[in-house]
Amino acid sequence: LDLELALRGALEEGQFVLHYQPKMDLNTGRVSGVEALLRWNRPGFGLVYPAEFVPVMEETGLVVRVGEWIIDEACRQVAEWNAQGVRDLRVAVNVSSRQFVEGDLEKVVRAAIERHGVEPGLLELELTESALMSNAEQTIEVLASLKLLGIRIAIDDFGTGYSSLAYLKRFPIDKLKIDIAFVRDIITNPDDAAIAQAIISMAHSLHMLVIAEGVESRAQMAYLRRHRCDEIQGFHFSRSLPPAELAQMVQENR
Ligand code: G
Ligand code: G
Ligand code: MN
Ligand code: NA
Repeated sequence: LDLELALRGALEEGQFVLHYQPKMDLNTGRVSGVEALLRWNRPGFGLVYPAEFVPVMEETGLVVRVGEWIIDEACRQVAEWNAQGVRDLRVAVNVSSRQFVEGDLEKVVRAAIERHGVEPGLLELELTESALMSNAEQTIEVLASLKLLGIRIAIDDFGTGYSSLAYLKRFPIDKLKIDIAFVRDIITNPDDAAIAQAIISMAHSLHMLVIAEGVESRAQMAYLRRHRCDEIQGFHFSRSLPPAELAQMVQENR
């Protein structure tokens, strides 16, 4: 309950910040974009990570309003980087199930890209399989309205949920993100390797791109490149960074 009260205040007090983890294009070795990751600068506690408070935000519904702030803040940041000469940096934002189902995502996204003058193609939403499958017919409408805005859609943690392949075909999805569970032992576990290869193959057949998350070693990166994965994200390339460090990292990398 204390946590819930503190979280309610956090939004008004401006205690949330976004850090950004770079993604690498495996064809070029360059930064292809970033994922926005929420942190809570809680007075007296330091920087608090989402695992400690996102579940409570989900339970209380706070995640809808905070999620709106995240989309707006990510767009503001893209516009600021652009003005600083760090151009065309695509930013991916996590959308929780509850925000996807209860929030007016199309309206929130449209308002944010218009307010900050962001090119819609620079914004990507990461949605989970559970969010997409909770009401598949409604999902088709929501995704269609988002695609009309020109933004991109990715499925996060792919392979751990319950996606129906029939719906996967009907959803306008741009990218699948292979869950870390299949990446961790991809070099040593033939089952994980087979699943990762199957996801890559299926995605490409359906004209989607593929990114692997949680890549921590050169060997994992090389394996994924050899099997035609498009992008990677993980500590091997970079951890998540505050906005100023991120801008510097991108300028050095490009
Ligand atoms: O940030 P970290 O690196 O600790 O992320 C932990 C988990 O928290 C991830 O599964 C991620 O999806 C989730 N998370 C991080 N940032 C956000 C966010 O902005 N919104 C939502 N809904 N979840 C987030
Ligand atoms: O939304 P998602 O669950 O994909 O959020 C990314 C999460 O993965 C964050 O908690 C982030 O800190 C974490 N992460 C990013 N790179 C790595 C990595 O290389 N290894 C591990 N174990 N976790 C990572
Ligand atoms: Mn994510
Ligand atoms: Na993920």
